[in-house]
Amino acid sequence: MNFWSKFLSSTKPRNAKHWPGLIHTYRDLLDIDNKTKVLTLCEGNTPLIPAPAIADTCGVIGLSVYLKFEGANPSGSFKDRGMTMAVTKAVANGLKTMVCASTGNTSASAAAYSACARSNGYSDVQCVVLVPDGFIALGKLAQAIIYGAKVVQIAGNFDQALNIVKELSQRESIALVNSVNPDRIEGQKTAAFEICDQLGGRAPDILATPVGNAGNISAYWAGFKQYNALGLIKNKPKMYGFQAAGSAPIVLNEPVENPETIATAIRIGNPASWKTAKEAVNESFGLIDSVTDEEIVEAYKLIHSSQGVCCEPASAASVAGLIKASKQGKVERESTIVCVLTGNGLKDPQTAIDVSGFAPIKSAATMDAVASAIGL
Ligand code: AN7
Repeated sequence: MNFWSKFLSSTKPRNAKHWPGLIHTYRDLLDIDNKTKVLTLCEGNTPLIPAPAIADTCGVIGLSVYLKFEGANPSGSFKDRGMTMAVTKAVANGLKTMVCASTGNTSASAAAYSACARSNGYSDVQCVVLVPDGFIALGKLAQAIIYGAKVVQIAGNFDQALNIVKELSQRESIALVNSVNPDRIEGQKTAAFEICDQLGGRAPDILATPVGNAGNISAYWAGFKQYNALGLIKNKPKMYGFQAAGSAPIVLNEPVENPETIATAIRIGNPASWKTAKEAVNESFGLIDSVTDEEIVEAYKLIHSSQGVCCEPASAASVAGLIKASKQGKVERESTIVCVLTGNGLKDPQTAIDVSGFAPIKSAATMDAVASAIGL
């Protein structure tokens, strides 16, 4: 009899089920055979959180807004969906070194799944990440380091880092795990599958998402199209993609040489999946637009203080964009909308403190002093 038995025998059965990760869950819909040994951290199955305060802010009648909270993934972002596939297949093909360029989240995820590979018997798998020096959130840098990656901070931006790793990956035994790797997109499609499953077998009317390197919006659209073709949903959403105004090449229709934004995760001037992102927007009758850093920060504060959900600044671009589009009359009444919150806010506490106007309230350690400090 172990410690827990006495509790278990006296309690009702619970509903919590083991979630085996997204490859095991959606394997028949993904490009992976049954023999490949799956490397998983049980990613996916992230919450779809109702967001009535955001619906109110949009000011459109009858909106149902949900937040797809990708920050609940094991390394804290949606990148884990693509990374479980990419590292699983790279390692199965005998590759030993996982390499990527990153604004932070890809590096954290690649480093995590490389550690996962080592724990599954591939002890010689290593991870190398290139990040723009000084322009990634500290939490993401800390993750890559502590998961055991070799972190190279380059004197340049993401676009330059991506060019370097593309060249580097021509060498033997190196796997490029950026989203130019089709296995990444394949895994990320599952977010679309989950949303349809969570909504009871239908797609939302609008899917709003931040756009950086543009892999994710491409993956979502591929996922919705696949579910639709299989008859699992009858509708398809309009894809609404949002770039930061200082890093908005697709909106401007030309690469941005020196991209800038507070949302460092999407500080990208020449997206790799530019073409497929445009196709997603065009085929779905959606739109691609930019939001200013001020609009991003306003949405970021709203998501936290009015919904209690913790996301990073780049993620807030989806909500900022939805608010902007609704003010321009581009959101129909009675719509069901999903905003993707791509990454966890805990990765970047400095931005939270900086934008909050926080002034510490200090007090002597007595009840009277605390009561007077808070104005009671
Ligand atoms: C939180 O980690 O490109 O349009 O190197 O971290 O698929 O690139 C991150 C991108 C949105 C944009 N939100 O997704 C990287 C990286 C967050 C992100 C995006 C990223 P894509």
